Amino acid sequence: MTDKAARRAKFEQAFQTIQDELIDYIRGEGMPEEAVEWYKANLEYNVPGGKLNRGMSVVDTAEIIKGSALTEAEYFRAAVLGWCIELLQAFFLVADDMMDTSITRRGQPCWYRLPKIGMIAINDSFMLESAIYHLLKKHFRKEPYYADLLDIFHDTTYKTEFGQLVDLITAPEDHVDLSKFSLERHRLIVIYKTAFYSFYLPVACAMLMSGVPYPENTPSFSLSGTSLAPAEISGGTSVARPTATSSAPSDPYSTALSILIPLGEYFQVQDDFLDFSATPEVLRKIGTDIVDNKCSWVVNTALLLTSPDKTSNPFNTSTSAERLREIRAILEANYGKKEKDAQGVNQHESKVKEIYEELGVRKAYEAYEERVVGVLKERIAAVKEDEGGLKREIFKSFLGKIYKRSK
Ligand code: GPP
Ligand code: MG
Ligand code: MG
Ligand code: MG
Repeated sequence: MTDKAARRAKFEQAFQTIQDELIDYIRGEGMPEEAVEWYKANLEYNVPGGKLNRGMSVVDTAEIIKGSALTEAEYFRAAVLGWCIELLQAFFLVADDMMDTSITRRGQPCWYRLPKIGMIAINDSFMLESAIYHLLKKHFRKEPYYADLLDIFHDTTYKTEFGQLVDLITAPEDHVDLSKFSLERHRLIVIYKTAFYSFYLPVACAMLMSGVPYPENTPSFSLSGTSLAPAEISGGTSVARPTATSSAPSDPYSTALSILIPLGEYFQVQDDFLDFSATPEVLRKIGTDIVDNKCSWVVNTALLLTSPDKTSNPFNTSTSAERLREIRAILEANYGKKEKDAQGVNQHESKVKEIYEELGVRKAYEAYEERVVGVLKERIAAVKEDEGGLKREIFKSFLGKIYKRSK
């Protein structure tokens, strides 16, 4: 077994204990066996089958901060926090798949699509979320940082819901209006719907349990200050950076935010790109962004590439201004359209994908990725290791996990 597989197996083993605790609780409350079995199936189907990057990051980060291997007791506590994040993720995904009318997730039908489940999936998603607070209480109530832990989970959840709201209202099902989209709007959506819970939350949990003191003032993050400007795909102009004077982070949690939020933005750009470019077999889910009228990085980049201004469009300089206008009209006419032909193929979606290829979205993505990774590396190199227990390795390990990911 590789080291990576062994780490995963150990983390998965902790889930058995955690799942037993949750099942014992519902059974102990006197719920009928049918309900106990239902909850067990919900947990098994929705919680452990993903990449587990978020959950395992708590363990990895705690280990990096400590500088040596965790004791068994420390490991289990880090794993409980890790599984709390996986439960949060499961809660979000069960609900998100209903809102996005998705078909498959992690190589199996979405939970709500199982005939027996249907709309009960709404309550099932709530029960995945509530399990978090049961576990935090059981394992952390006596800790001095218990209130901070609760606060971080609640605040992160709230922020994710803001992001989900903006994601959904920017993509109404029945009204396609590409002029509502922009890379700025996209950044706002993805930072809130993905970056906080996927990247900041695991690190903040590990910092808290490792004794890194939580600041008096809530750690802050400025959207403008940490912009990585994915719009600058041509690589020519400057990349905005936090200014040293006004918004310099003053505590380790804010420093973590200033790297992890842009890292999370990059992660969701990858998710958007893979939605269009990866096969369902590799991705273990079927992409729905084009049909769902999503304000995805891909459509925003395509719109940018239809600009006749050659400086914003270095990848298809041979395309005439007339063709670019045509392309824009094809996008307008086919994006977000749901009809399928007699063979069950959505020809609108296929047309949009052809346009993405013609415009050179793949090349634009490669350029974006190299650029963003360069900026992130610079930012990581600038972290002061004496600042309250933070280590550059925490961020390097995150970046290493997602760089050039294909699924
Ligand atoms: C995923 O975006 C978004 C979330 C997991 C946040 C959901 C938040 C809620 C409050 C329910 P996505 O729809 O692009 O993900 P995927 O492509 O995996 O469906
Ligand atoms: Mg979705
Ligand atoms: Mg969604
Ligand atoms: Mg997606």
